[in-house]
Amino acid sequence: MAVNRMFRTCPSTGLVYHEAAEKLIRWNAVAGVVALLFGGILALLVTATRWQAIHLLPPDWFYLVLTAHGLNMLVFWIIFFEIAVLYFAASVLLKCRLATPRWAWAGFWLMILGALMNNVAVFRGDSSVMFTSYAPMGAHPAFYLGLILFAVGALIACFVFFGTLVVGRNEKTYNGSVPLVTFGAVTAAIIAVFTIASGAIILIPTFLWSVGLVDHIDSLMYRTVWWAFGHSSQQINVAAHVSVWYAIAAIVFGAKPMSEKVSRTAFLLYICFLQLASAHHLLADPGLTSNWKIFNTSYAMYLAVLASMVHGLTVPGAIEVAQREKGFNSGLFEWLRKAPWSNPAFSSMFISLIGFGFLGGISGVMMGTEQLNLIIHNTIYVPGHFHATVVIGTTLAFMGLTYFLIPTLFRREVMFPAMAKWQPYLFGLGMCGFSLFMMGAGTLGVPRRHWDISFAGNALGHEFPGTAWLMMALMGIFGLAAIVGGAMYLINTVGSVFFGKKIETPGFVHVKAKDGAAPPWQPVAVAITGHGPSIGTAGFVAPGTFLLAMVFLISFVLYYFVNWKYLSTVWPLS
Ligand code: HEM
Ligand SMILES: [Cu+2]
Repeated sequence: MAVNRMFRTCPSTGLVYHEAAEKLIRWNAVAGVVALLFGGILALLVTATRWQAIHLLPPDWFYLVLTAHGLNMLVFWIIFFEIAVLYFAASVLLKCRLATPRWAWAGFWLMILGALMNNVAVFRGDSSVMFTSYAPMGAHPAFYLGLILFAVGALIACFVFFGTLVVGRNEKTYNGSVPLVTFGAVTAAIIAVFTIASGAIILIPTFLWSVGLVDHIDSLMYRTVWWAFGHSSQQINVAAHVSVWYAIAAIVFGAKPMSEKVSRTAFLLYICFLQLASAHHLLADPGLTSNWKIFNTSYAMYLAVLASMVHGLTVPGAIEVAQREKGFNSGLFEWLRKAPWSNPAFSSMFISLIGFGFLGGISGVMMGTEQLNLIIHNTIYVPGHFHATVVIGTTLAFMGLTYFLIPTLFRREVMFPAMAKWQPYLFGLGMCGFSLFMMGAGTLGVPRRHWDISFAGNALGHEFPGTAWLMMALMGIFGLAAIVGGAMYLINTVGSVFFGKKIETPGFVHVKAKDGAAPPWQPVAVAITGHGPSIGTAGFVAPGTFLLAMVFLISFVLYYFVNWKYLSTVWPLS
């Protein structure tokens, strides 16, 4: 059987690219960036409406644009980019040909078709059902069918990824266990299969209902199964962006994981416990018992949170160790001060890590506590939390990886290096302010997904305190800063990839499987695919990171208890 075995070696990193894989990674990444561009334009419209002083869109357009923003960002941008990451982690990091490129293309085109179909349905105007599309709200059949086709495409991509792992093993392109970054990608892909199955279980009947073949969808059942899909898909994102953190730490610093076993076990915890945490989306729902809610959102969820905290400790820990080995040894934080803060791959990754942990993580645990949940349920606190996780955490990490991929994968120079240097700060810090002010306004009771907090013309009005209005305005200002940061990323990425200066590198050559691998690897390739010690070295070798972790813990505990105190004032009993 003729199989495509054209490989090239990147001269500056030593990474080995299979021709078919390279093309697929490029196309998936570009499709993701196009969705981000579209979703970003919609973000501007949504933000300018919720900033009450501007109050841009009328209600029908607000809900339409909000639906399209959520889907293009959280589904189309993120998943296209994740497929690119999966192919990279399997084919490039294992020096291995991609299994069945034809199937991979079929998956890609199905995803494109699904994304277009879903967007057409939304912009027809009869599918403004929000990202969650809760039944009995109904959308046009093309809305559900688009999502189903997209999911089938993504499922095919997952199987191509697993197939590639098998090819690598059979053709002995790597020795021993897969590198940690690939292991993280395996975690993401396993969770993805569970996620897509849950999505099928709920969206197929809902599609049949939309065309009139099923006459009733139970709303509680819908929400329960939908969140098995909706929450798990966020765990794919976490597993993927944590893998990207490890990859960037290896690329920029040559950092090796402090302990392979600990990091791998933490990934396993995601697989075992994250899906259960889906219940935190149902804490205010009638019809589910408190026992079930509490079991899922406390015991089970905390094991998943533990895993993220392990990664949050070991990634900077590994960087600290690598920096100290280079001689940045004085005091607790020289390693961090002397980090390459003007390298956008690093600054993106580090802001992503801190923002995800402090803003996304702490607020997530607070919201996920059954009793505390009622303070912020359905308020704008919720989008404040998840913009900290999926935007500062996932999106910013992916942006950081892009700056590495432009020269090595796309073989182009970054067009505007100075812009690249500032972009992560504007986007990341803008998003931190945006999320924080949303959380502030939410704590004061401002509802999420609401067109008008003045309640003008309503029979039953409500007056929010002046601070809430102020917070919404600050949210708008920081949101705009983040949008400018996002635009800088898009201009630079699109500019570099399509019009940037070409980097001349040796082309693809035919390599037979049994010839073994291509030329020797350069330091980057060695670091990103190398293994750390299986158990961490004795004693705590990263004291700076340890101190950071303590600051995190104290903030966590204080914030948690402040909210219990706050809960006691919400509902005075005397
Ligand atoms: C500069 C970037 C962004 C800004 C300024 C922004 C702004 C907003 C605003 C103002 C809302 C409406 C909140 C409400 O009224 O309830 C919203 C909703 C949302 N955003 Fe973003 N966003 C940005 C980027 C992103 C990204 C990158 C993602 C995903 C990766 C994302 C996912 C969502 C989702 C899922 C919703 C909820 C939609 C729904 O309620 O159905 N956003 N965003
Ligand atoms: Cu969740």
